[in-house]
Amino acid sequence: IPAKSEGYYLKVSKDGVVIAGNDAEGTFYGVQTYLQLASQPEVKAVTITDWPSISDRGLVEGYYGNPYSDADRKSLLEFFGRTKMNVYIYGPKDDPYHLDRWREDYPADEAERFKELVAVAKRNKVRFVWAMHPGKDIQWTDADRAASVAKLKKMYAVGIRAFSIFFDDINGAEQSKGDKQAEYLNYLNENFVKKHPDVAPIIMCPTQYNKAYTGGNDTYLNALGNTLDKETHIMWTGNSVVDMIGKGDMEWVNTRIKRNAYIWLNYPVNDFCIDHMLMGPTYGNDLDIAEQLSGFVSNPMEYAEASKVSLYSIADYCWNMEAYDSQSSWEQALEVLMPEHVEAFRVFCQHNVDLGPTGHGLRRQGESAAFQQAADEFAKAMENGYNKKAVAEMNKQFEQMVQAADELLASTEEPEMLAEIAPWVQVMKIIGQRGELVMRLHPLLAKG
Ligand code: 14T
Repeated sequence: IPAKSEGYYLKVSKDGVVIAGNDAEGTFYGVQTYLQLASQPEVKAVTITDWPSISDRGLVEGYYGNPYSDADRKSLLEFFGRTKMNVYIYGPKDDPYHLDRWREDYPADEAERFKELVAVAKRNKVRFVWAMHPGKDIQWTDADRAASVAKLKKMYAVGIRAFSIFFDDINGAEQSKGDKQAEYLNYLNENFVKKHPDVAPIIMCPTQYNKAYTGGNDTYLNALGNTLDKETHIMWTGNSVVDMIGKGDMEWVNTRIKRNAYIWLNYPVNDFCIDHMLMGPTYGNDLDIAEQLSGFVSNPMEYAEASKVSLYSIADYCWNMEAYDSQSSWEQALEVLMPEHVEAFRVFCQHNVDLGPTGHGLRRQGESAAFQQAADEFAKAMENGYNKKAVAEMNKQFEQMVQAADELLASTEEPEMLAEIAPWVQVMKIIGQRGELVMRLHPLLAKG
């Protein structure tokens, strides 16, 4: 049994199955791996010793737009059990009791809902973290300190045992001061967290949560680094708001905040490019940074099921970082998420990869790659006029789009996923049909 937190030993042989965790989480994950093996037509004999690369792995529901439904959240929590993710940070920008009305308590029935979410999280070995976003209007007064502790206590009462405090995307000069934020968080740590032995360390999101936001001035980050209690985690999105994470970037921030940053990855979030779905492979984060971070959470799309394509790979990356392969992980995700329609789903995902140009700059390689290649060949073949074979080849691409769309739209499998992607599937069908029509016009054009 590996002497590692959440580690396990699993042996499957003709004599039987042994699952032995280093702790309760490890045993649970050993069972999850066994269930994966047992779902195969032929169960392989294996001996596995396994543990995670990173201790905190999961998502932050931190985007602007429609918050998830509780059904979405439960589905994600169960998915996390199977994929060995263990953190769910609840911080939807459009939940008023998270942000605008942070001082106020949830109405009783809404508070009740958290009990259920916490229970589902617990069954799946996920820490459900409730986040508060006081930064827009907090005053550094005793009254607001008291209001903060009172709100956290209310959330404790419905079962929350882990908390986040966000200071992102705020304007107030006073509210944005690093030393003031640190003093406030230390107060919460002293007067709330440490008073409850079962409450986890605070995870804070800073105002300058990426390198670009520091504007080359380290005052803010140094204030956090020097003043904030060492056990409090500090989130970080990288060199910019939307960025993949490199080794040099981790070194840069860690020396300033004097601890390992807790990564908030702004992918596959699409609140800034809402007409795009991000369904491609999750690549670009360095594979040798496990020792330099204290956690890794993804900010997803407001589409819970569609986000699982990327979350599956983020789980993979977080569990076994050095061995992570974005392409094969993506292929596995497609099979796990849409087993009856893998090919059609792959066609759809291949056409929904890139973000397009946005203020944040991130682009993704491989958008409609097979189509692009076919189109290049088509253009070349048609340089000297009509080419029947080239038109037929090109037409196959459009047919594939229409057929994949029809198959997905008719599917009764995974209705939640289908409901989310349907508008984009419809668009793929229309584009495919238009292409087919244009291909039919080519021979007529050639005839004059
Ligand atoms: F807290 C942060 F780490 C963070 O990323 N905050 C927000 C986040 O809620 C949002 O989903 C994400 C992607 O749009 O970016 C941050 O929000 C922004 C960032 C901007 F640069 C909102 C407006 C901006 F101009």
